[in-house]
Amino acid sequence: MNDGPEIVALGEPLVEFNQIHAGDPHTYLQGFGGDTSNMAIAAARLGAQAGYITRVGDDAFGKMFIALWRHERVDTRGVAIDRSAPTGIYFVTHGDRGHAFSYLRAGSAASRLTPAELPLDVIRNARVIHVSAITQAISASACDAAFASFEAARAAGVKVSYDTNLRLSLWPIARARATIVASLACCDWCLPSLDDARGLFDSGDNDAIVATCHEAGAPVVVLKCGSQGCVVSNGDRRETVAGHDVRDVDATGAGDCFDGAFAARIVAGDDPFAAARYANAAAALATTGFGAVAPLPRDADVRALLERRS
Ligand code: KDG
Repeated sequence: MNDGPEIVALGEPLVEFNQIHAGDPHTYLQGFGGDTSNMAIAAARLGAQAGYITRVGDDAFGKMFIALWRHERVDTRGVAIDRSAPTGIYFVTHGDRGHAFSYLRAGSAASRLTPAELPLDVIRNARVIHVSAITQAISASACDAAFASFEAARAAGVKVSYDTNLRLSLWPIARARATIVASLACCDWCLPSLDDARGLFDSGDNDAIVATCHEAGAPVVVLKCGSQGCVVSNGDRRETVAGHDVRDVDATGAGDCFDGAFAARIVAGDDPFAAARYANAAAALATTGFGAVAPLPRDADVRALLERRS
């Protein structure tokens, strides 16, 4: 009997249009994104039973997402169809300072997530729920839904995974910071990127960032440092994991892949240190192709990369 997904993510899927050549206005590759959707797909590709909680529009993009999740074996019992709001979209452009996002998402179906409509049974039956700060930034009701999901998860003994994904085009820094710090107190592990943490905590020092996240209440902190690897800490022990040498072409969604791989390994029985080493390799592979979803790796690819290091 299938009781539902062991890892469930909550947030907004976005159809992606990714510029193929920096500065070229003519060629965009259509793909799929949305940090939490990417996370769920990453976990599923790596062998976990993953599911998603969201709302999509009753439109072509919403249907494409449902088909994508089914194809990727992401459980859709938590997906609602909104007949009067669209599925969100974003564009990725590439320049000297890395990639930049432009959104068409205000008033989207997912921004109408509410606590009252959360599928609590799906959350309570899971082992991990994953939420990001983008889920909280898209609307007040989605933010309330995120906090309600923490409460339901904690009451049922479900682990809470939290990514501080900071998008300052969605909300002001003061509100982002207050919400993110409050969320760190509700999670079992947090997965900030170094870029986000610099903006949030006014510090570029890894030790200080990790300490701040622990002080805010996160028992396990995994600081994602892009091509430099990651730092993982449980408060007593701290380990730095070096980045992998890969031919990276597009970092979109690499942090989400890290999150999905980390949760997949935790439910498989790894401790946070082993899970972070694996996730670090998975995220490196996610940078070797264009878009957020297409290059998400399989377990054999990750193991082959880890093998090269040992
Ligand atoms: O991490 C990649 C995501 O940022 C991308 O898929 C879009 O979720 C997204 C967002 O809101 O920026």
